[in-house]
Amino acid sequence: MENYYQKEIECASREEIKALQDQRLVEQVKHVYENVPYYRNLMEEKGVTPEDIKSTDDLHKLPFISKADLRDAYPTGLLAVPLSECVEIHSTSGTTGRRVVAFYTQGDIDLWHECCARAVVAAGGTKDDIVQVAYGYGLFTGGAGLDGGSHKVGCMTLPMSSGNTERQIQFMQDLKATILCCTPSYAAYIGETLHDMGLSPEDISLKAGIFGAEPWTEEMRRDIEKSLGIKAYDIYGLTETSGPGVAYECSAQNGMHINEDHFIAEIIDPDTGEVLPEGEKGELVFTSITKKAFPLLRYRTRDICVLTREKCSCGRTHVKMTKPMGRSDDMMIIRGVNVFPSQIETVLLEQGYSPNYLIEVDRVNNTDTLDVFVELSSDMFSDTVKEIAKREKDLSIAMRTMLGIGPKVHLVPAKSIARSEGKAVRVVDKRKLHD
Ligand code: DLL
Repeated sequence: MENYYQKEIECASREEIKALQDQRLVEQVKHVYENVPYYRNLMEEKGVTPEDIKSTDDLHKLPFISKADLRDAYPTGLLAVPLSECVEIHSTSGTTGRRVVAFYTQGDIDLWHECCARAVVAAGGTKDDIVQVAYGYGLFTGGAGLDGGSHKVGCMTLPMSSGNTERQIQFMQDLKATILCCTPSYAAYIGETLHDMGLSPEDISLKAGIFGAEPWTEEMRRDIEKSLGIKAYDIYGLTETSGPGVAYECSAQNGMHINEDHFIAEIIDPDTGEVLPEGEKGELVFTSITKKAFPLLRYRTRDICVLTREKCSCGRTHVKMTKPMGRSDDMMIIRGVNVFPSQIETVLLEQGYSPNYLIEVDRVNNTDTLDVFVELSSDMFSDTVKEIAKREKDLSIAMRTMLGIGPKVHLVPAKSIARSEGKAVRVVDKRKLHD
């Protein structure tokens, strides 16, 4: 039997959902217009006032907001309540320009955790479950979000954070964890370590996993399900919209229900910004209709996917999104960390290197690898092997500071990286991320 965390809203009729969205959107637009001068200016430039927005049918009249706006308004320019009303922040790694800082009131935190609680229950969680949260804690939203969701359901929560894999397995065995929450690549790695330790799924009590924060394929799902002896569920979200729990998978395991009482989803053509009809593939745009501190209207996620309102066997009525099928920008997700090639380029230029470089991303033993090949300039060419090794190490440290993860840097002879005659190919991603 299917369980729900908030059945009334998770299974509400389409009419009820639309009515709720209409009312919440009108209030939210007013709240943002009155409290966020940055967005009010965007509305004024487009000639829209809150009175023009009477229902979700008018959503398309509002201007988009994007990462570039977050950069312009960094750090508090999009805040819609006084800072004294906020109780927490979360953030993505990166340079000041790329870093996203999201603010939460206590009410925002409660609603966010409720969204995550829905995901825990949809994965079969009840108060009798023991949830091992192996997403990173701290500024990243994964740990805090699933931890909060697990608490709401009343599960016993193991706040492990990521890393120290053998200890994860030890706790899993000793405390008989039943649900694992982490990135899919970490889940695969835990499965592999379990095997290497001479253990099998029968030696642990896991029954389900809630995995997200990065792209993963159906093939990976099957591998993880087999190696850990579980059912693996997808979960989606982004810091800008609170974090995980914007959408989550149910027993059907074929797409994620978007929490439509909190977010209105649209699919647009990434080139023209035009709203596309249901069923067409395009860029996902979210309007948050309940968040008070950091309420983004028509936020362009850059994630490419398809929405569907086909009836779902689980009984939930909220629209479903497919797994993201790619991005409309050049952001990569490496070991769960969002990385832009431009961040790597910035470090190289700051450290006096040429902009001739190649980024190679791969997945070895279920762990993402990041290698950066950089050309030596002619004055560095006479350096000794020891000096070159030191340079490589220094560059790797500088990149770790910028990105949050340290690549392996390889200094290569000048002019050895192929020059391009058109758009430079800076990134070679050898991972298979999409089906
Ligand atoms: O990754 C929030 C999260 C934490 C989601 C834990 C799920 C579980 P950010 O670090 O801001 O937030 O990265 C957001 O990650 O725009 C997508 O490109 C990607 N992403 C998130 N979930 C999925 C998923 C968190 N299930 C960016 N499948 C998003 C594919 C995902 N990509």
